[in-house]
Amino acid sequence: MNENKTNINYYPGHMYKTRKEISSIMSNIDVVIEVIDSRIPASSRIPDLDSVTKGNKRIIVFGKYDLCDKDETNKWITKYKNDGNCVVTCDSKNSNDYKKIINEVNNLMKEYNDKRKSKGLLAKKAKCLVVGVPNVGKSTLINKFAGKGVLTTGNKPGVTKNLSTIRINEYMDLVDTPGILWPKFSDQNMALNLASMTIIKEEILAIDMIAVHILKMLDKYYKDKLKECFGIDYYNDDEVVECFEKISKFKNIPVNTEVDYERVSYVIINAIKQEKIKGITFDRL
Ligand SMILES: Nc1nc2c(ncn2[C@@H]2O[C@H](COP(=O)(O)OP(=O)(O)OP(=O)(O)O)[C@@H](O)[C@H]2O)c(=O)[nH]1
Ligand SMILES: [Mg+2]
Repeated sequence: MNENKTNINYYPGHMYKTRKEISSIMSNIDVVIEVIDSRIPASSRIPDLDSVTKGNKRIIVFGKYDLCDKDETNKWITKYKNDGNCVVTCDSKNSNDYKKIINEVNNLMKEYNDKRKSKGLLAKKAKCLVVGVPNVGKSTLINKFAGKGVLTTGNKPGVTKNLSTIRINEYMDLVDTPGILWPKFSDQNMALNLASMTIIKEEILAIDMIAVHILKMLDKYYKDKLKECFGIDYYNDDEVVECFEKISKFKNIPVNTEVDYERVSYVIINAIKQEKIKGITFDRL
């Protein structure tokens, strides 16, 4: 097993470029819509977003809410609300939650627009910037607003390559952006959480490390899912080889001279990626 790739220093040039481009349009932006992954409400926040968005009004969207453990994620929602943030939950796959975001944008624009009205001016069109780490559902969300698939989406990080402005109606424009990360991961656990939710490309970390992280988190918080999806009662580091062997058998993966550890790792990662495992939240308060 590969235990060496522990120093994650992943910051491709296109993310640097995106940050610069976002900074350059911020003076025209009224509201920042920050999309996070509801399964990792801490790890999927961009730590230095304020320095990019320059303190604009913000809505935190708990994306992929259909995939999280609601009991745990709701604790984060309460925390962020208590910290003074405007928070909305969103399942872009099965619901029209985007309408809640329209309401919040209108609320945030109200004071400004009331002033304009008192001067006899029309309401200002809200220009909203949609930002977040890769693969959290930014483009999917914008497509819901647009009522059609105007933007390309996909179940892997780095699908959106450029900033683009989508006209929703006469009251609202949304700017889609490529997912961004930050220059250094100080916290290994956070990087592994991001990789577990396919936010960092799996090639950046060792895939067996990501797989082991997922098994550890399931062992800690969701033992029933460990049994149901992988046929093991528990996971511990001392028995990593035995656990992989059992999973290989449970999943009927062909064995040559020895167990195909890489293939087992992909089976584990894909179980989350393909939504076979739902109702999980890895960040805990
Ligand atoms: N279950 C679920 N899946 C979602 C939701 N929103 C988006 N997805 C899926 O997540 C994947 C990524 O969606 P995108 O909209 O491409 O994500 P993005 O944030 O634009 O990604 P980048 O452009 O790569 O930064 C797609 O497979 C979507 O179908 C959601 O609310 N629930
Ligand atoms: Mg996108």
